[in-house]
Amino acid sequence: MSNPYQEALGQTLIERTFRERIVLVGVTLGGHNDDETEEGLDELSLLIDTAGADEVARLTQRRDVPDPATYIGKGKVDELREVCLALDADTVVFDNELSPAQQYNLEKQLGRTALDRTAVILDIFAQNAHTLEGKAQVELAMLRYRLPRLRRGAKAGLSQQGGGIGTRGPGETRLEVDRRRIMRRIEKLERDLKGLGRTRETQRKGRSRSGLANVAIVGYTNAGKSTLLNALTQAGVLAENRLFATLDPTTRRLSLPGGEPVLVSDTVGFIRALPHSLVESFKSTLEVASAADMLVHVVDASAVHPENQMTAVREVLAEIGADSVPEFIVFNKADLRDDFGAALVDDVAGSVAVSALQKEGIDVFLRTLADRMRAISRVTELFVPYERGDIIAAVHREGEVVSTEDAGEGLRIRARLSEASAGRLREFVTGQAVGGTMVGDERP
Ligand SMILES: Nc1nc2c(ncn2[C@@H]2O[C@H](COP(=O)(O)OP(=O)(O)OP(=O)(O)O)[C@@H](O)[C@H]2O)c(=O)[nH]1
Ligand SMILES: [Mg+2]
Repeated sequence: MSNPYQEALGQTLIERTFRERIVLVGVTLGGHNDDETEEGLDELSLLIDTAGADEVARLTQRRDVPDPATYIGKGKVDELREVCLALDADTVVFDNELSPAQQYNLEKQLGRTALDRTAVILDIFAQNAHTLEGKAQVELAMLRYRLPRLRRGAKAGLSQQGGGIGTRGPGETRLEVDRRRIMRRIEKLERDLKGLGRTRETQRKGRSRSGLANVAIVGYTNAGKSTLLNALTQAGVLAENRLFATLDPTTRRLSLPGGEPVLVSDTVGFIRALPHSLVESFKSTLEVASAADMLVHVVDASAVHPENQMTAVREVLAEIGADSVPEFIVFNKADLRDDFGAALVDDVAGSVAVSALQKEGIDVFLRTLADRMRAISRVTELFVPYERGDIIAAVHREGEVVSTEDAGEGLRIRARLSEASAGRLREFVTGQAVGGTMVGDERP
């Protein structure tokens, strides 16, 4: 009997005892296309590799809507079981999110562990959490993910003792205990994290007393955020070709050319459809971004679709309330592009291209960052006649209004505006101030 998977089987047999063998499943739902599914599976494959397991096959299906019981159709479940048997796969991982019931039914019908992307991401986080806070955050996320999946006797037939994606993590020994104890544990973790959050708050207050502005480096996982911080400050932060290498924020002081020093923080990476339980649990860590004065958004210029990664990052930023912080786009890994990222930079106003690894483009990056920092600390004063409601609205929409004051036939407005906005509104601009002193043509 010839079977299409035998070759793959022969090649990877040696690793069997060390690395889990995984079959990936991707479903193209109505309104999506097969390319998106393949890209999703490529990323899932990287996630699985990072978690310490191997992809041995992938299966795809097109469906208008998921099957409520098993996500894929019955015939596909049979095919999946055959593939698992032929390849001696331990686990199947869906790129799509499985409901607890679908996960349970699949495991019963396949006779092996069925997981989704969220479980793999949680597993990687569990491996990478090192600090007290990081560990508590990951445990909390895992418990929140597992709680609705708890079932009497559900342990039987799942992964063998220890090892294996989805079985790792600080919460493991508690998997068998009842819901109540898990709920109590969740409450305790939430309390502990609140305490740790307060400590962080105090530290931040201490810093803001120092008067330094905060810059947070954000971006898709593996975009090169830690490498950039290292290139800027010799921070010695772990930078690795792994997803989610950084879980704990590191902050360093950085001197900007011709400007004030700022505090720069490296942050946890984002990914498409970052599990909600993780975003919830990492709120305090992610506050580094929402409380920042400026976001340096690092984009991997060598990615197949950098714009998709930017969109995914902005979605998470919105979820944590950081979407109102000014954003400075930096295309990294420009060394991997023929044009050193010029085409990308042309498309995104105000962006720059760098190679954090080869320390190229860092000068321009620093100068641009200094400019942007000056722009956000600069207050523009405008006089707008009352009949120009459109302009008054534009100032509110495009900038941060500091004060408004009735001035006879119009409104005197002081606002933080980008250079571009100030330029567009220049016929109404009466002066600009950096740190309180107005310059320009003073009005009576
Ligand atoms: N070619 C090239 N590789 C880079 C560059 N910057 C970073 N890398 C590589 O990209 C990989 C990820 O870098 P990190 O700095 O760990 O990325 P990160 O964004 O901090 O990733 P996480 O913390 O995992 O979210 C590492 O293997 C780096 O060596 C660059 O400018 N050019
Ligand atoms: Mg990192």
